[in-house]
Amino acid sequence: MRIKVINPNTTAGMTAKIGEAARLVAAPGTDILAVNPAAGPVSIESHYDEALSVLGVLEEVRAGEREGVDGYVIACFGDPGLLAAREIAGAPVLGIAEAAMHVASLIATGFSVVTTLTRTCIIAEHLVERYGMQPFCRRVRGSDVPVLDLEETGSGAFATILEECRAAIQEDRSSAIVLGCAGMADLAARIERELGVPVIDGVAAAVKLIEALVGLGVSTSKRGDLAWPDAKPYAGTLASFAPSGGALRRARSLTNV
Ligand code: 5HY
Repeated sequence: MRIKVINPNTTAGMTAKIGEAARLVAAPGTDILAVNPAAGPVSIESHYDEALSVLGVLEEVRAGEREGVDGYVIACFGDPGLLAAREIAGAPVLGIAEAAMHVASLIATGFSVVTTLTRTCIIAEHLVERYGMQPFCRRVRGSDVPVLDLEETGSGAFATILEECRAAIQEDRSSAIVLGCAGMADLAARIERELGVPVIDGVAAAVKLIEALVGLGVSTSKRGDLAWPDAKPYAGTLASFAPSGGALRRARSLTNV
């Protein structure tokens, strides 16, 4: 199977790291296509960044439909464009926040999310509500580490994030940590070794859940709100995004599942 892992920001170094984390857990026979849009924010740290990253996500999903991929991962902790992506995809689409929270809820009765800038905590808190994770999520914490510091060795990002995770275990009564940024994908194992509690990286969690959904032969229901968008013209620079009213993809041969 082929899983397209989309980094909604345009920092290629982070896309490469996300691809590595995905391949580390992918089953034999699973190909990981790690991509980022050509246009958009270099990092997503505000509602505005997130809103403007969605077009790039949808562009990559539309291309994936033409390529006939078997699943998609939106590798940004705000899960930008998740429901819109599900509308235009014939294959399952998961966001890393959604995947990480669900996995954490299966292995702990309480988890804390440790994310980047404190101003983005509200985005994660909104997702906690949307995914019904309030009974499990004890707290969303901002480490105030800028996203792109995660790309800089020597930035001190790891030490700061580790201390925030340690505080979460000691103060939030949490017994697991959810990492609140795709750029933290390579830190999970080190933090877990230091703290001795499960540390969930959403990229890995989403890849394994997509494999499970494909293995079950299930995908997004095309009845109701996630049905293909109705055909209509789009004006101006977005004319090429006009929905066709049906599937973009070629008929998938079941042999590559
Ligand atoms: C992410 N931003 O996963 C989010 C994290 C955040 O560029 N990739 C980003 O701060 O919300």
